[in-house]
Amino acid sequence: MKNILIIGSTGQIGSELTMELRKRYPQGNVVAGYIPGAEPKGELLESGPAEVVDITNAKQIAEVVDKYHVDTIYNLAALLSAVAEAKPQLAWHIGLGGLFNTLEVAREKNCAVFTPSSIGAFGNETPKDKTPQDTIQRPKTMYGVTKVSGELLGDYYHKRFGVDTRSVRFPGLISNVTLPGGGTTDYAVDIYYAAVKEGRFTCPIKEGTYMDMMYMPDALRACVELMEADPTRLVHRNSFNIASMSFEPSQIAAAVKALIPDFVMNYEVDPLRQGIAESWPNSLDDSCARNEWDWKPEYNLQTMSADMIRILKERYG
Ligand code: AKB
Repeated sequence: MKNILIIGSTGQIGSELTMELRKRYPQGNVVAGYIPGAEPKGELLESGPAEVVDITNAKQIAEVVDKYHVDTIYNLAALLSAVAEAKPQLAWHIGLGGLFNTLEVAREKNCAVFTPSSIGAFGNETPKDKTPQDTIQRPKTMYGVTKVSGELLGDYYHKRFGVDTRSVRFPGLISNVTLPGGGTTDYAVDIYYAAVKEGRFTCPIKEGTYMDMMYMPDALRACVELMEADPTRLVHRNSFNIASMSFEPSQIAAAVKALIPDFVMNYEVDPLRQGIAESWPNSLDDSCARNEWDWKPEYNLQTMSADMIRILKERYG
């Protein structure tokens, strides 16, 4: 039996991961942690326990861990890259202060911890294509700084205190349940909604700017499979490169147009997001994840686009 706490359960990843974990571990408690103002609703609220858990409040985390005998914490509280640039102090407070609180509770109460890192943990000096697992990481954004620091802190708690910390570097995540907010890769979600609702999209990222992306079902599987992986096989922990597709705006536009022939896209580049995107890798080498815990993506740009558009057409069409 597993008892799990998800901090940030109503966000883009949390809202789907909480439901996935409740399906996978029906005997245990999968607690949806949320902050006031971002309450769980509908199935997320009705299918299991929910508690106020503010990641900046270590006592609150500890109380919920005790109440439900939590053995695993998924820490999904963070500001995304563009919003973190607008609010760097808050991004540090939540991203790093929150992670420190989580790791301290995990150390005291013997919990495993999953915390996502990101392609944002790399910077301009990093090799751009097939970025290796272990390479230079000198990001210049606050988001990137918190992600690299979080990777190091996770490894420190594992080595120094034996906390079972694990993490992946997520690419841009594409989903049809909860919208992301304030990320650099958000355009790759927004394009599907705009295509289905309006038949047109204004892209904030320049043609030719490649970034790694992933469909949410693959991302959810990555979280669960890594946390279930045999620890004796793990050479790395914080954090694994994972990848499934790399594309630039005109390629996703072509995939959408193949399914919605009247679709048109124009560009109005957002300098903040463009600058961040250009500092990130074009594509990651995920061979360590493949070798150490058998990571394998299932979706590509075409299969993801077909699924996204089918679901959004059913909802809005
Ligand atoms: C963002 O764009 O900020 C995130 C990420 C790639 O970490 N989606």
